[in-house]
Amino acid sequence: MARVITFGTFDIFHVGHLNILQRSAELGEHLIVGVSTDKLNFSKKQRYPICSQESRANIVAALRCVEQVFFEESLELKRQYIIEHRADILVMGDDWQGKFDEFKDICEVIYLPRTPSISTTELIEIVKSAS
Ligand code: C2G
Repeated sequence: MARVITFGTFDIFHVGHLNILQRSAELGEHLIVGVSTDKLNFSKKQRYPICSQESRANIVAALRCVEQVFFEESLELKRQYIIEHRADILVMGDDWQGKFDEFKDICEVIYLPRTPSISTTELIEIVKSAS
């Protein structure tokens, strides 16, 4: 029974997020998702997400393909999260291509193609320019 883990912010949840979670779930039997905290996002992107970490985690947890959700507090803890959650496969979108190859010693690492033409950043821009 393969356990799959993936990570993300999932801010302003959109179909690109849904696609990667559904495709990740199909690679195993148990999908675990690390939702990055507001604090981690601020440190990565110098802005807080539009939706709070609780809202983002609740949306992801409500999906039929997701078994378990936890908060990703730090990028440096990825190895620990993979081990703690006994993940056999780590999945990320191919915008992260090669970035997580260092974990190939403890799990399979798979990069899936991103859904074209949609992103949180683009959605924010569209809404901004419409107002
Ligand atoms: N994604 C996708 N297609 C899109 C947009 C996003 O497949 N059009 C994927 C990303 O590749 C990622 C996941 O959806 O695997 C979540 O994307 P983000 O919320 O943008 O996550 P990110 O901020 O990249 O956080 O530790 C890693 C980070 O937590 C990843």
